[in-house]
Amino acid sequence: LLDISWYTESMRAGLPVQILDTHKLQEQRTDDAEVVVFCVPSYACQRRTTLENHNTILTDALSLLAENAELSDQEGRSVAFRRAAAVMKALPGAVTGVTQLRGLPCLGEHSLRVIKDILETGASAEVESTKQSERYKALKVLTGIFGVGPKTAERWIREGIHTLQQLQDSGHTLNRAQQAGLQHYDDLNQPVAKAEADAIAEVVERAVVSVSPGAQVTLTGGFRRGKPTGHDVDFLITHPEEGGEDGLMSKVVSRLESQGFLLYQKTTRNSYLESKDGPARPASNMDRFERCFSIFKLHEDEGRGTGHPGTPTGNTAAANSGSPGDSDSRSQIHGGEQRLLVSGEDGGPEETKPAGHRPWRAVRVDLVVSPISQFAFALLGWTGSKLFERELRRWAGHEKTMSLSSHALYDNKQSRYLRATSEQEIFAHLGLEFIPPSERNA
Ligand code: DCT
Ligand code: MG
Repeated sequence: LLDISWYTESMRAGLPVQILDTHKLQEQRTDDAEVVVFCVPSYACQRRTTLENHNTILTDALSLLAENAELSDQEGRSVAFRRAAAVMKALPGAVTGVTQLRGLPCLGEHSLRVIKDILETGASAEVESTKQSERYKALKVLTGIFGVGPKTAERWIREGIHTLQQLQDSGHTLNRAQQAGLQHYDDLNQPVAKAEADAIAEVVERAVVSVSPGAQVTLTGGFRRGKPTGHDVDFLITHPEEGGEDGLMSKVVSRLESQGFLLYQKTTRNSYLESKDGPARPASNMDRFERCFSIFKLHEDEGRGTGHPGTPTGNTAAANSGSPGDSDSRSQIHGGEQRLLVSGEDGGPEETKPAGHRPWRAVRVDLVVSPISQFAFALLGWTGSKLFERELRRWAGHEKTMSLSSHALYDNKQSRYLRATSEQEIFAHLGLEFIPPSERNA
């Protein structure tokens, strides 16, 4: 294996660079002195993938095809494109020719064709036509509604519904989540900034500690991996004493609700029981913690955009009746949501702010509660990326005969659970080098 700088230097100098899979390394390394070798293992959980991506044009294209396949209920195809994109993300330099890709893992015929088209002509006709297609555009718009998945979107599209306006004119009855999703459509399709996540973290922490002083809150998801923005904010809550987390979620949610911070929430109970469920159910592992899907009302005072999350006005203001809940009646929607013609928010104009200004925004927030005994698994499982998690589970199953979920790791050969109190221990159980969160951006 050669130093990464050699690889990049060689690319710049136009030398032939081959990137080889570990398994093919030895046979191909022998002769050509000019060939620089960089090794890319085939499971994403064996690789370090930072946010620095030298091949965004290629990865954007492959990700779009992956997304289109996912929205079209073609999971296998979607995963194939995601794996290909992840390999390109892990490369230490920009690829300039297909010969550089020889020996790389996870690049199927289809992905290679897309890459080749882009390298040779600057664009992929398939990607461009997908992007322009009415179907893809409609799927994006409709699944952009919180509470609407690909299946529902597909059904609507078959009825000729392609836009939000057409959906509203259709007279379809929407469930509570979808109504909230439509109402806050523009906000929820705006990326959430790290400063906003931090501000929400302060509010959530205060609420959690006020109902259970010893409880701990951890920011997970993309923000834990160092992403500057996200589509939501994910939190994992636990208590240092086993069982101390019992009943915590409903108290936290009640607290946040009474303070007016929740525009919508739906809580599902913890349905995981080791003795009952056994280890062999990884497919459903995301759903089994006590979990709250919410739409959070992030007030400007709460640090939005100021870089000072949690200014003294934060919770204090809430306690003094300046809470987001109270301000509802004063500051109504003038921005994006109003264009969607959704009623339900009474609409008096904000007197002290210029027209069009609304001093809060809606943000998707997920809360998950884990018992301390499962915390390391929950933390690993909720940090992502989605592909990294999928690959960890695939590695566990295919390479180690183990079953990994966000609750536990089970060794099928030894017929026993492998306990862990840190992510490091889980990687060790799996026989993998520890990859820190910032390098799990596959
Ligand atoms: N997760 C997973 N499998 C899924 C869904 C989620 O393993 N099918 C895990 C990995 C990430 C974590 O849960 C949170 O999910 P998201 O919020 O969807 O991912 P994210 O990486 O935080 O993305 P974003 O930054 O857009 O919120
Ligand atoms: Mg997230």
